[in-house]
This record gives sequence, C-alpha cells and structure tokens, in this order.
Amino acid sequence: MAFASVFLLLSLLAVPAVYGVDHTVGGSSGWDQNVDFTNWAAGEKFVVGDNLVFNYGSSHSVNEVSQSDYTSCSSSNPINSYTGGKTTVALKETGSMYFMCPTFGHCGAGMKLSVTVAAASTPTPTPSTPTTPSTPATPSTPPKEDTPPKEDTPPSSPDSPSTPTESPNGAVGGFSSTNKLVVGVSIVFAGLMGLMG
Ligand SMILES: [Cu+2]
Repeated sequence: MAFASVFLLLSLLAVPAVYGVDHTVGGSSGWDQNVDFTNWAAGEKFVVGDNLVFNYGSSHSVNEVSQSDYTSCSSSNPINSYTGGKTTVALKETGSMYFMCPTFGHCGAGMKLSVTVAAASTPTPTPSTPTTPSTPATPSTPPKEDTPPKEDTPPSSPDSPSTPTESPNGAVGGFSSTNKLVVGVSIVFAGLMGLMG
C-alpha cells in the first residue's frame, strides 16, 4: 500500500513533465470554415510550451490579432500573419492569444480562435525520488526480531505452558507485520522528504 501510494504520487508528478503538446486547430477539419473553434478550444488544455498547428487550404491564412481586433474581425493590424497551408505557433507565455482568418467574410462567419494559455507545472525534483523507495531495508529487519520473542516466552509461559511454540510464532508474526508498517511509513516519509528536497 505504502509503495503503491508513493509510486502513484511520483507518477502523478511525472505526468506534467511531458514535453509540449501540438494542438491541431479544428482537429481533423483543420483551420477551415464551418468549424466551431470556440467549442474546439474548450476541449483543449493549452500550456506554455505547447504548439498550435494550423492546417488550411489556399483560400485561408492565419492572423494573430489583438483581443479587440478578434472581437471586431479587423485584419488591418495583425500582430503576426501566416500563410502557406501549415503554420505552427508556439505558445510561449501565459495569457490569451487571438487568431482570425483575414480572408473577407471568414472571421465574421466564425473563423476565429481564442486560446487561454496556462503556466506549465515544473516538477524538478522528480528524477531523484524514484531511487529512494527501493526496499533493501525490509528483508534485514524480520531476522533481528526473530530472537527477542523466543527469549520473551519463558516469562510469559505461565499463561499457556502447553503451547510454547505458538506464542513465539504469533509474536514474530505480529512484530514483522508492524515492522513492515514502520518500514512502509518511513519509506513514505523518505519519499516525501525526497520530493521536498
Ligand atoms: Cu478563411
């Protein structure tokens, strides 16, 4: 259980470390008319380091514009303009970016896109932690506890003199399971310390 939760923790932290995702604008339809880009963008999670990939026919192009130009469909003052059928735009910073097709009438018909770019989470200490929870401590501890219970049995034997073998076995079992618990808990702490450090 302890190991499982540590590994779950590590894997959850490791997932955001994956490199930038390419978001193909409009999916298989691409950057085209009759695509609801607001709806498409709502299904995507944009993070710094990701890319927008525009695939489009010769009647279209891509302008990055201000929010007000996006709203008014004005193509007269683009921040960037791209042509050529395939454009990759890197999402370099958090905040909103706005795009439209400057071909007459297309933006007004809905060929416009706004994306909100979130910060990338940076899990730097992850590489060092997976080595810490390896379990060399577990096999060494139960043998140490094997001897004390046997020596303990003579004083406690008045209770059950007929079965001296059962009580050491039970004691050993009890001890070793608590030891496993202690080892498990300490490994979780070691894991957490590793994550914090
Ligand atoms: Cu167009």
